[in-house]
Amino acid sequence: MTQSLIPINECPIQIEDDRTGTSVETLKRAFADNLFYELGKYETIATKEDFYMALAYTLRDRLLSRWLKTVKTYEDHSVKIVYYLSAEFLMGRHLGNSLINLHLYDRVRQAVEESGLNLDELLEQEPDPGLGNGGLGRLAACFLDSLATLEIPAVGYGIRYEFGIFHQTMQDGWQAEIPDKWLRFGNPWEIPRPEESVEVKFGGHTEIYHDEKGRERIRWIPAKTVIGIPYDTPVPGYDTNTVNPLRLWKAEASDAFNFEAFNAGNYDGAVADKMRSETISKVLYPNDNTPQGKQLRLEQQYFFVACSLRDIVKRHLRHNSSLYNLNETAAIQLNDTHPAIAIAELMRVLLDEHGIDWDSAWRVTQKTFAYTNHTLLPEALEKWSVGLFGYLLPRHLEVIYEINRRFLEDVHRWYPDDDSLLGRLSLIEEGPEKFVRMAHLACVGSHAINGVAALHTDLLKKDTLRDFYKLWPEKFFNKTNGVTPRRWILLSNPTLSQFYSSKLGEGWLKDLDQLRQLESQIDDPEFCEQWRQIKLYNKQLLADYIWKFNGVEVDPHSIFDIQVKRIHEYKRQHLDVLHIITLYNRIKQNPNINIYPRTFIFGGKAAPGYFMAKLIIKLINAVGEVVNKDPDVRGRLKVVFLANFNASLGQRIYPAADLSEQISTAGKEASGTGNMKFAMNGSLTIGTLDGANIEIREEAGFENFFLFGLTAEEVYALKSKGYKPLDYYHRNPELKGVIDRISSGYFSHGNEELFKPLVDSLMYHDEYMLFADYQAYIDCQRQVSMAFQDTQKWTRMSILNAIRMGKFSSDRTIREYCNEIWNVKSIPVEMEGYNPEAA
Ligand code: TH1
Repeated sequence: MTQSLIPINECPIQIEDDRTGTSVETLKRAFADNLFYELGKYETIATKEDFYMALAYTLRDRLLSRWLKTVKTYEDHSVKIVYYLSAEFLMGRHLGNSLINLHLYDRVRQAVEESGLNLDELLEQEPDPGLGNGGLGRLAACFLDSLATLEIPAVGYGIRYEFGIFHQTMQDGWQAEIPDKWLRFGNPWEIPRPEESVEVKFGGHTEIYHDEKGRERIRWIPAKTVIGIPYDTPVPGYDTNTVNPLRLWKAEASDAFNFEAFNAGNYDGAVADKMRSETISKVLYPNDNTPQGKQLRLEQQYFFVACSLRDIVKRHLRHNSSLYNLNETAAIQLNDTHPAIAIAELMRVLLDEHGIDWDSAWRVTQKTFAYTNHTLLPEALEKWSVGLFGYLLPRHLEVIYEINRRFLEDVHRWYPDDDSLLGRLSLIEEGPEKFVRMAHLACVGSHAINGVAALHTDLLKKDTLRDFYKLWPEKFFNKTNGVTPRRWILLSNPTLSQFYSSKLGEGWLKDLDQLRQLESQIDDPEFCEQWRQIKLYNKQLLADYIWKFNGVEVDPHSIFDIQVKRIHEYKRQHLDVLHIITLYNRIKQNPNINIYPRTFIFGGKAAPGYFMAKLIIKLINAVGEVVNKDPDVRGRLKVVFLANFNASLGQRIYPAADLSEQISTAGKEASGTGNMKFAMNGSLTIGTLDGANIEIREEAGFENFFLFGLTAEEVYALKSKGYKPLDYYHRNPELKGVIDRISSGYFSHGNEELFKPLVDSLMYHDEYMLFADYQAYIDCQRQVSMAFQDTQKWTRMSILNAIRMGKFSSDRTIREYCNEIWNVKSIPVEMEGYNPEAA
């Protein structure tokens, strides 16, 4: 390699120079350079983390010219931009994804190997950024991937939590939580932009004043200022030059504020206050599908929303003289109600800071926002006590009251005879304590409201948001979720991906429907045999992982029956356990019974304060401990709980599954997205008619899906007529045997108390109707075992599931949002004289 000086009058950003070229030699040189200049290490003393970091910098450098060009393209054309506001982003590891999206996987592997290292080992060094809880956060990440791949101008906005979702370990079968210090070694993927910091105000009071024209105006006199510092992470599209930003905000104390306190001689008080400000972006709330009415959570929500809107308004005003047309340059999507305070904040900015009249401000606001609802669970709908709200955000509370006053006035005009309607629609829940209903604010302030699967949207219209649907049926849309095939097939399942590409070329990665062309080969024995080999290979890899981390030996020829997702009673991991104990009891009654070998694999985190979910984890481990070592079982049943399920562990798990457990009580799971990842990798689903399962079954074909259980309507009807779980217990001897086995202390070293809360909850309440669905589930599992033994039939079903999942690419979902909700178009980013195909 010869080095040449860059002529002074030339732009230093070039693609094919010593710094960012992509030949194996240049990559090796850059890798070594980064180790020395960024990490300050000689090869001889570098750790694996150092090598990972050096490689990460090498890839980031190769994203930068595209990234800067993308931003410049959006500026030059002043295009309409999608702003995705989300309190959570579960991006997954960046390195593997960058290698794939830049088409550099093979060359980097060679460069790393020629440097005497192993790429897979380096990839494992990257901490998985866990800035989210589960499906909602991961959906945001899949959407950003599709937005960049489809060349849509988009920015993700969220919070740069210093501690993401806790790390889960197992102690004596119980979940233990360890803080997630993901930034410990620094984060090579982010670039801080302190020059774009913004101020956010909290507390204080409002007052009336008269402006220079003598008009009455309102101003907010806040009590406290916090600074938001943006950290940008590149989001590269697959096979495009587009690299969109994910902009996450970190909270810091304002210096001006502290200066006064320092000078007043109150040094420690000032430092304490500084700490309090910085707490805002300290930690992710580890709850999924349950809100916590904590002050800090509301502060987090307002903090990132206020920062993001400042940024959006600033960008708009660079090319526009006023904000009356904000909706022409910005489409702001609210990922659930967590950022819904943005509606009041934009109104405040338009009214108080830009002097815009109410009607115009409201028109712009409604045209700019759209709201996605992700849950029907009544306890999951966010509401904030009016007291807390007024204390933290006094001006916003006034704005919300005024929105509500005008809204209810309209409703009264439209429906003069329906007084109870006003109470049901109000943004304020009345009672001994008043609350602000965030979903209602989101509905009135948006031009579009969507659910995340067909059934979910129907239930929103019929039930949760019924009254809003009656007012504005034209605002409601369904946008069935999707997942990115780049991470969830190409990166997770390279063997299957090579198989696909050898048959079809690489077009399927951007048009997943192309996989359906393989249907013509389904009767080819060679094709089917290769399919089985790929699945077996992936199962062997997972078996090795299980041996390494759990010390349990599992047979890759057994059925890999997997349930991975957050632990929640409505998701019914314990129904899966009832099936395991049923099989175990049958073996204990007759050790020679013919039972096809199964490996039951679980993974998922419980919210640290959710006692019942933690008890379910303990039960799974307790059952595993007994079943795995019972000689009567003869290895036919194995139960494994994999600790710390996250995106990276998901990438190992989905490709290895035979059976995907999607067994939530019908009507409770809004969509689910794990269900899609499993099916795309050739698993069959055993599932209820819930969320996106319904649509997966329609796509795969009814005959290729194991359906069981009550429908949402039947659940509702049974509840209404009075559901008595105890009757099922008494009438079903096998169910009774299972429950009695748990109650007897058989799985808890004779302790009859340990699982009593769980058993009692099932026997006397059974909110999620496990007992009602038990027999149907057991019968359906028998069908599964029979089908698996018919190898040809199973292979056929597996193939059809995988190749018919085109609908569940997030590219399809994002196209629908673009056309029907956001009204945005793609803008290709041109890199002069550069062709990614040729690189
Ligand atoms: C999930 C839903 O439970 C799941 O069914 C859906 O597929 C996913 O969102 C994406 O649409 C939700 N996650 C959360 C997290 C919080 C609050 C509500 C929901 S709903 C914190």
